[in-house]
Amino acid sequence: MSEPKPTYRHDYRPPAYRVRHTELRFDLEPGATRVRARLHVERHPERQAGEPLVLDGEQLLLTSIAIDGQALAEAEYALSDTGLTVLRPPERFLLDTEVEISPRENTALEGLYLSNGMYCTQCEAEGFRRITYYPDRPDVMATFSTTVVGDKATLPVLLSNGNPVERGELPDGRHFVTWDDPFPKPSYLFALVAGDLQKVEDRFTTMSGRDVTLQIWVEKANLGKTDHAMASLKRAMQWDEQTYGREYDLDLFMIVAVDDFNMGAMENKGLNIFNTAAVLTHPHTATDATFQRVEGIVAHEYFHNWSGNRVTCRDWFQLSLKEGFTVFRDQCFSADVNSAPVKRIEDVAFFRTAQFAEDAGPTAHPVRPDHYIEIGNFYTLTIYEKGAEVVRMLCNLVGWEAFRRGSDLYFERFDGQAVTIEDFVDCMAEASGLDLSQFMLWYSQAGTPEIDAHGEYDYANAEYRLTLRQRTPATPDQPEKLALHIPIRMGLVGTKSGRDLALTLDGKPLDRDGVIHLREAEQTFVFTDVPEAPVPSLLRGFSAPVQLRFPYGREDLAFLLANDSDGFNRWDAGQRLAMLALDDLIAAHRNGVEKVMDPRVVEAFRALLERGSKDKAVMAEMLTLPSEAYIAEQQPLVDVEAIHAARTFVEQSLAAALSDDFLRLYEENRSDIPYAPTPEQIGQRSLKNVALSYLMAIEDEQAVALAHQQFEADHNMTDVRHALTLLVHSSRDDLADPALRAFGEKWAHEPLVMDQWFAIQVTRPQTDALERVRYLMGHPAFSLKNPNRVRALVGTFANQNRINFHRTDGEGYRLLTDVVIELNRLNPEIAARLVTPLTRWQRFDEPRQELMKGELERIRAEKLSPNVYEVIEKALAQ
Ligand code: B3K
Ligand code: ZN
Repeated sequence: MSEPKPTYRHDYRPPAYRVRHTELRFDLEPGATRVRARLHVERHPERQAGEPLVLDGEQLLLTSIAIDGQALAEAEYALSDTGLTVLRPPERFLLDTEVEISPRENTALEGLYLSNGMYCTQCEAEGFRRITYYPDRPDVMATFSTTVVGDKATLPVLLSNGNPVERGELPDGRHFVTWDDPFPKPSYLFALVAGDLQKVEDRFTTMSGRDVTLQIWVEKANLGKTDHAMASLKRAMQWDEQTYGREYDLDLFMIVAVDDFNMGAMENKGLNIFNTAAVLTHPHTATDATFQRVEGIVAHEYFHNWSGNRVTCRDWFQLSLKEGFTVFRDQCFSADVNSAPVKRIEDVAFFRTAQFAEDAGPTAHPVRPDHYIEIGNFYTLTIYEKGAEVVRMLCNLVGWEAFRRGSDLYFERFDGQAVTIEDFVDCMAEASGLDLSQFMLWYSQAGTPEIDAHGEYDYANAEYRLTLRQRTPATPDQPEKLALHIPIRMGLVGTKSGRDLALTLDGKPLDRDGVIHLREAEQTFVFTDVPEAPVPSLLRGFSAPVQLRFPYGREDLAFLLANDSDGFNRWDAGQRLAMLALDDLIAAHRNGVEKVMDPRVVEAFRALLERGSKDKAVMAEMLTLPSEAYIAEQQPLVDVEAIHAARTFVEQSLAAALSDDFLRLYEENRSDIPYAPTPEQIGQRSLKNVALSYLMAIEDEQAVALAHQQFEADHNMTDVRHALTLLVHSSRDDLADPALRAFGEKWAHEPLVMDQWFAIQVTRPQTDALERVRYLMGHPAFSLKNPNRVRALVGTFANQNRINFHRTDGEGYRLLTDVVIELNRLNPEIAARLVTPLTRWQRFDEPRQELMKGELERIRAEKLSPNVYEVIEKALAQ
């Protein structure tokens, strides 16, 4: 295999030819599906006549090709591994091709493949080229007419984008349906589904009074698990009308659930295809977290109908144009329909752990990358989550009203077009009158900006001087960075009054939101008329995706934890306080010194428990210690054992000191009322389960009995899963083993529940976890061909069981490598994602570095897919 070549953003050129309309006909057969395509092609007005027509195509067997009805001679076109070139096409013509493909052999799950006997497609980003020869790039937009032909007995349901316009019977027990999609779209939004499916149907009336049919298609066994997705869809449709003035445009909106799917879901026009894990729910099988995830993903894909489909990306470097904006939209939706502070806390906790790690590692890239080898590797936390943070900053900078005007302008001006990130930001600049040129650096510079802040209170002059210094560390290809425009929402909390003080900056009151704008490498802000000594509350609501350091004392943090008016920063003060204690304990562990718990942390938690909170979900977050992964992210060099020991010590110390409070909290929040995924119930359950986790940290008889009872009570999956996890992660194998066995037998027929069963076992801190992974890979419910199974068993182990994955004998690394090597052949997209933990080798001690690099070398010696090749090269280039 020759070395894969990068694609550069600066090489962008409009296509030489456009496709006005695309007619497709599929004759479905597992091993030999015939695809006939008729493309209505014309020369791009800005390009010269006589240029060749270049079509993408991979793993296709061409059986015929004609232009305007005339078969082409061999000399008139050229075929390669990556496509087909028509050497001298006319200005305007019909191109007919016929190819043969094999869905049965397709384990990469890109293009047309078979999942559990049903045909389905995944075309984003470059899957359509595995279906037919086509200009497979997002700036070629065409209307589609698709005829699907299949065996009527085994494939009674035949779906594609748009509206069904014709159906009928054919000889040999076959039938067909023709679908018309009137909205021009790029090939990546094409979809086809065929199988033995059942539907659940509902209706939605749009704001202009149009009636839309909503359908969720599933296998028969899953018919009872669609209610929540349907309700979420209707809520999302209404929210987008109310919030963004966006209405649905076709008469039919379909969701299909498939077992084998690389991502969560895909926003194909009118026919969203979902991973079963991202759409199916039932109180007996799904946890609260799954209910919330399903709601968010259903909304996300629906929102793409405007931010992505009606207005799409000019090229894949602009991916965050649709993904960052759509994630921002789904985050706001979830915040509106659930607990807004908790949504923000969860998103930021995840962001600061996983995106910060990505931005500090060998695959760091800007929100708008400059080059890629395999675009499939760029569906990253940076494109999605950092992209969303950048849009959020824009929204906060210009204010909601201007942001909404900018978004209206964007959708109107560019409807039906493929555009760039600049086009989007220009609309925001135009609608607000703000100069956003410095802000654009957020799109081009990779790496997490670090801000060092310090402040001084001047009693004599009643002034508070806040100095901020920003610096963005070097990242691959980007040694030098410029100063960014960073909005910092802040307050000064009076130490006497415990209240936010009025802020006067440069003689003027600071705007109502309390935002200061850091634009220089170093800037000092002088607040005047500050009547009492304050503690600054900085970066409220995580107003910018940065790492902010301030030399807070523990008293300051306990004070903010009790008094900050910003809920997010109250939570963050607790996290910072815990981090200070954890840092000391990590050092103690490393130095072999006895660990002593900081009484100030215990008292802060006690005060928190005594004060209580109206929002139970917020309270649960406040009581949750930073994860091992987050703690690791904050250390210069990761000491896996010390982090685990320190965190466990803090948990046990708090549990021992506050066990009465935790017991009270547990009892107060028990409930027998029927399960519903409402924000109130979810909050109550998380608080109860946090309390149970603390009680189980010391494993006294009473705690063990409570966990066991909660498991046996079998009230809902959230409680059952939590109790089972605590038992399996405890030393009580006498209770855990029978519980695990019972759970595994009960749910053997439910793959998504078996995923939970795998995850619970492989996150066990005991030393047998790795052997369990190897053993469970032979379990009948496991398959390397199903991405959900791989993620639940192998991905969960490598990412969430840090002490066992990083075993000093290197067995964890070896296990992951073995799986990556196999998946490199079967499913390169999943393989390239799964290898991530090994690419972070620079963060660990030298013996581990050597072991990890050794495994990366072992992968490099294989014949690699472009996906894995790109990641491994970056990881080893460090
Ligand atoms: N747009 C899809 C991404 C699929 C890419 C797979 N290589 C899912 C989403 O963001 O909505
Ligand atoms: Zn998306």
